[in-house]
Amino acid sequence: MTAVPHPVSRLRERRERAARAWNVHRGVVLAPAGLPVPIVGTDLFHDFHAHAEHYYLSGLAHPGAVLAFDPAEGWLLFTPQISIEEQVWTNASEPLESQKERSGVDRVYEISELRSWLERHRGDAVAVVGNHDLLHNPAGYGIESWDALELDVDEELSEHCSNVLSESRRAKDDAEIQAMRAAADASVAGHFLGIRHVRPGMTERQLQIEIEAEFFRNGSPRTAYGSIVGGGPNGAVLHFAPSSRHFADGEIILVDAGAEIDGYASDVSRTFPAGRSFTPHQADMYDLVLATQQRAIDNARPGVEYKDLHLRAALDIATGLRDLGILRGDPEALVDSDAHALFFPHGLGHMLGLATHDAGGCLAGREPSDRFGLKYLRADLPLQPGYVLTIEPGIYFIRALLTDPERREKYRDAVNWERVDSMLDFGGIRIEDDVLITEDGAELLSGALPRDRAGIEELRREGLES
Ligand SMILES: [Mn+2]
Repeated sequence: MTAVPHPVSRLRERRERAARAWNVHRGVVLAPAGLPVPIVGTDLFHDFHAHAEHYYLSGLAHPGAVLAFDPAEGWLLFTPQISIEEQVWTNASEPLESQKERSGVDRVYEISELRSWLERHRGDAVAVVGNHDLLHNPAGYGIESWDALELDVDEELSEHCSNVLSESRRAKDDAEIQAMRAAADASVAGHFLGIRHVRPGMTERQLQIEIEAEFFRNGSPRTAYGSIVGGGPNGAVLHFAPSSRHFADGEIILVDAGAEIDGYASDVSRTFPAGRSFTPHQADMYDLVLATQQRAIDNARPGVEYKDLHLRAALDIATGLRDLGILRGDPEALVDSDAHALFFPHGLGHMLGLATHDAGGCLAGREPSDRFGLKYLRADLPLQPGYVLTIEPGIYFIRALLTDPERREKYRDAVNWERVDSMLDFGGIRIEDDVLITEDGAELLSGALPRDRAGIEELRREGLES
């Protein structure tokens, strides 16, 4: 993560809101930043991602730092400063004074002070939000032994604090929305370039490189998740990692890729022809996914249950596939039996923010259903202004599902299996945009990227002729 544009006033508001929601009278809440994760068997580390809770509340992302709250003392930050020896190899740490200024936390100390501060809190309830690596690897935070501190972590209080913080992070503030707009803009630029740039004969990997390079040129230090680029049948693998396979004229390509800016993710998918235009068959399927997505966008507004948007999308897909002669029977009955999930096996979308699948997707007390058609629904809550979610229906011909004898038996009458067998190499179509819920509707953050078939084909034509 790069320099934080978040104004100190916003960070203070977030901390005040969190402290109010935690409602801790006697005790401490610790929000560690996390530690670099070693790559086993090497002297290297995975790319560092600060714990969302720490970053959200402090605006800082230094590995091995701990943000602490004590109702009597307020907020404190303990943060490492690397030694002269380490500075030979690694950039110097951000000075304490600068961290104080950027976070608005008045008391900023070297991490070595954490141990004695914690010792003074013996007997208090201690809550940890985010990852618990502080307890498993205290040495990474300058503490020789957690047991020697004689502190009891209150798991119930930790869970309470984590949950209410996740809830208060659902609605994004203006600084977060600004970062998410920038991330969506960078994603749009990358997809624009990708859709224009692709040629039959190019590989998935080559297309991935071009798209990601454009993200990076637009201010994104890294992608929000591993880019998905699948040509032809590979498009039916929901999280397909780009391979050296060459695109062929006549097939469709599914790209699901997102830039990240200041820790905030975007998540955008488009499906487009490798050649100049969609075949009539692909076009029918594309228009069905697009109409399903458009209805969900039109219906997204405060108060609406996200699960209802998902079920409506499932019904639209079942109806469309029935009209196209792939499913058989009454669409509502098809959805009740999860027959649509043979072709649309994931949820309509998810919360988006400091992670691609951001926290707080399920309202307290709600559990994901284990129904085939609902178990991957990652958001189940009423929409509120400030929420950012994806809306990403799709239709896929997934060989593993569609050749499974058990499913073929269960859905013997619901599916035109002869048609399906002729389409096992079709691949998949997903159209995904990032949606900000407003006071009275929804705004597409990634709306500058064409979604309709004519707009996609125009980009293809321009690209091939340039
Ligand atoms: Mn997504």
